[in-house]
This record gives sequence, C-alpha cells and structure tokens, in this order.
Amino acid sequence: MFSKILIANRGEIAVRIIRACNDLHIKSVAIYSRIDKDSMHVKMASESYEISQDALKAYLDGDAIINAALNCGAEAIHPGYGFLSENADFARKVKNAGIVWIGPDSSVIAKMGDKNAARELMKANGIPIVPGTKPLNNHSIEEIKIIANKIGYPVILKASNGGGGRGIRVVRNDNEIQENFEACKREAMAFFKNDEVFMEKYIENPRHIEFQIIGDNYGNIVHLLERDCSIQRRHQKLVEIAPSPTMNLDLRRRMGAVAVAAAKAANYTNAGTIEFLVDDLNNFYFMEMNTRIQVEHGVTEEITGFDLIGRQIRSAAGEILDLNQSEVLHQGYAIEVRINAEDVANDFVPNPGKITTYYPALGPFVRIDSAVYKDYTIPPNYDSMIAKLIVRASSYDLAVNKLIRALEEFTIRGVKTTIPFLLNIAKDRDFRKGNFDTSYLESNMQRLMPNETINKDDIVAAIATAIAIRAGY
Ligand code: MV4
Repeated sequence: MFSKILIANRGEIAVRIIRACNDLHIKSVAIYSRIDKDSMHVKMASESYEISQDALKAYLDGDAIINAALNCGAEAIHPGYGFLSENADFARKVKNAGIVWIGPDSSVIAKMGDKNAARELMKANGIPIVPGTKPLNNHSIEEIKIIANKIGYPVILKASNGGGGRGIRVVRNDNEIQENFEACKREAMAFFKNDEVFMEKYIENPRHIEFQIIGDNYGNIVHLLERDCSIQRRHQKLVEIAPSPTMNLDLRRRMGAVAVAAAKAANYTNAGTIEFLVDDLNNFYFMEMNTRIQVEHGVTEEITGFDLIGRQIRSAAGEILDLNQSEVLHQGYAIEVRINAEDVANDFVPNPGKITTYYPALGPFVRIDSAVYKDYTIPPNYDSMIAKLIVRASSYDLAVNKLIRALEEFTIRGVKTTIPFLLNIAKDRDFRKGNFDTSYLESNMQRLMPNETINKDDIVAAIATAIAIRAGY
C-alpha cells in the first residue's frame, strides 16, 4: 500500500480523497493555487504545496504537479474529476515518472476519450450501440443526406472528441444537414482541436442511466449497480439517484452484464462508468465511458456500502478485487443534489462570494460532501458547485421525503444557491413518481422556478397596489 498520495484537485473531491487517505492511514498531499490558500483541502491534507499563483494553472500544469509529487515522495496521484483527470498525456507522464496513476491506464483514457473509437470497440464486442456511422468528414453533403435518410430522421451529429454537450447537433430533415454539419465541425475544431464528426440515430427524450464499475489490475471487474442522471440542465447534472427508480431486475441484469463486458473489452482497471441511453421501451444503448471517479459516486457508496475512493486506491496499489458480482448487495435508495452558488432566476449564472451563514443539514442518513464553511469566500475562478447533499432511505418515496427535509434544513446565506430550485424538484409530483427523462428540466422550468426569485419589483408593486386599494385610492 502507498504511504503518501498527492491529490491533483481542489474543493469537495480533494477533501473526499483526503478522507479516504486518512481512513487507510495514508498521508495526503494537497496542491493549490494562491487564491485557494485558505481552502479546506489545503488545511486538511498532511502537506500542501502552492503550485502556481494562477487559479487554473495550479491544477492544470501537469509537469509542475509531477515535480511536486516527486519532491515530496508521493507514490501515487489521484486526479479526482475535471482538470487533468481524463488527460491521457498526463496519466502517461505520471506513470513514466514512476508514480502510480489512480485510474485506468492512459491508453484506455485515450481510447474512451475518442467517442468514435469507443463506439467501434463496443460494436466489435457485441455491445449495443445506437445505429450510426464512422466519421463523415470525407463525405459530400449529398452523401451525408443519403446516410441520414437510411438511418432515419431525426439524427444527431457528434464530435468524435466531444464532451460536456459541446459539438453535438440534432438534425430533423435534409434541409438542416449542411448548416448543422458545418457548424458541428467548426465547434469540434474550436473546442477539441479535431473536426471529426459522426452521425447517430437521435433517441428522443431518453433516460441517462449509468453503471458504476470497479476493477483490479488483473482483469476482475464487477458493477455496482446504476444511477439515474436524467435530471440535467444544459448537460450539467443536478440530481442523481441510485439505484434508478424505474429499473427492473431483468433490465438491471442485462445492462449490468453489458456494462461489465464493455469494461472488459476496454481492458479496464480501477473505477469507471458506462453511460447508457435508455428509450421509452427500455431499449438501451452504450453512449460513452467515463474513465474517472464521478461527482455522483456517493449515491453508489450509500446503497452498496463500498468506499469507492478507498477501492480506487487499493486497486491502484495492486490489491486483488475481493468481490464477486453476487457479493455486491445494495439497500434502499440514495439521492444526491448538487448545491451550486448560482442565481437561478438569472439563467443560473455563478454567484460567488462570502458565505455569511452556513447550517448544513444533519440527522440520520444525511451526508454532505463539501469544502465550504461559514465565512469562506467562494472564488469566481472555479465550478459553482459548493456542496453535494446525499440522502438515503429504504424506499425511493422515503428518500424523496428525506431530501425535502434536508433541503429545508440546509441554510446558506451570503450567496444565492440552487437550494430553493432543488426543493421545488424534490416536491414535484413527476419527480416523486419517477416520471422524468433528460427533457424533464427544460420542459418543466416554469413550474420549478422558485417564486421568491421571480421578480422582487413585481412583488413590491403588487403589495403597493393592495395597500392603495385598501386605503381607498
Ligand atoms: C444522444 C442523445 C440522443 N440520441 N445520442 C448529450 C451529451 C453527450 N454525452 C451525448 N448526448 C446525447 N446523445 C443519441 N444518439 C441525447 C443526448 C442528450 C443527453 C444525454 C444524456 C443526458 C442528457 C442529455 C441531454 C440532451 C441530449
């Protein structure tokens, strides 16, 4: 086992990894930018090193991070999520420096990062994929129209190296092909420095169901059930649920077997996620594979009782997976909501600043993964997520009750947060019935928007009118 691990990340995930290190009696090393000097991960780690004055470079300068690890004698690097976590070049450099990468091999990261290569690999291994094509860049517009008609509209164009909802375009008829193909290529080049674009049949309003997998370095892989991550806004997840409230045992058995087969086809090691699109008839298709620990791993931990970060570390250290699929048990339902410092009424723009009041929800079966505290100032340079609230209960219905209770208890003042919006989701009838897919938020935005943030001026005007009427004017 390692004696010291460097954490190439910040915020709540850095704190989560430090806790896993402490649980395993491993020393933790934090890295940070100047603006993060008072952050929780810096205070909690066994050692901390400023990598850069620059807010982002500190977590993106791979060479400086590797040097810090070598200088302090860390034997492994945990990348968390975001930043360098899916950067195959960085993973390879870490390994070449004689440091263990806590994640799958750089060759696997590179292959799964190429959505088209991942599709082809899955297809060759009998994994169900959405009907579609290889990259279309060598085809004329007329040829592309013929292909689209053969697949059948609507179709979706995707950048081979895409991610985060960038470089995708839905096309509904021949007239929209040329404009969208060219726009998709331009966006792919701008964001991913590669203009390869391929086509798939567009699945309307699918559910996003992903399977957590964990493997060792010797080919043993199990899945840890699924999460429903359909509740997203502009490709940002807001709510994640494990297991899926719409799953049945037969579908889980089949999708789980496919998820494990997909991971084996990729020579996967360590923790990862297989994402599926599921249509209204429960047909499911491989979408992509995430080669990192994900934000939403906590709901899987809560229903299985497995410490996923701890298992990542143990796997990377060479331990044999001590589990068969039949030994993966689970209990109840867990729901996570992402609490972001955002102004919901103002198109969810980030709302950084000083937290003046902070009373986290507590009580049984309530977990908060966070790196903020009273009087902490949220810097404007990073993601707006400030806490993950995770609740669990024996049924989905009771988990929704607990979510409402915990969100009503959670008090943050000084910055605007998504808590009131999340509370409206938690109280929504369709949410409680499990009646949602990836179109849920966009379709129901009006209804879910918190009243108090609609428009203060309108409320003031309404009260003024009421007073005026009562006064007899
Ligand atoms: C799709 C799809 C429907 N059909 N592919 C969105 C981001 C990228 N990861 C893939 N995405 C989608 N691919 C086919 N063939 C619908 C989406 C999609 C989506 C997927 C998961 C969660 C939310 C989504 C929101 C819009 C579109």
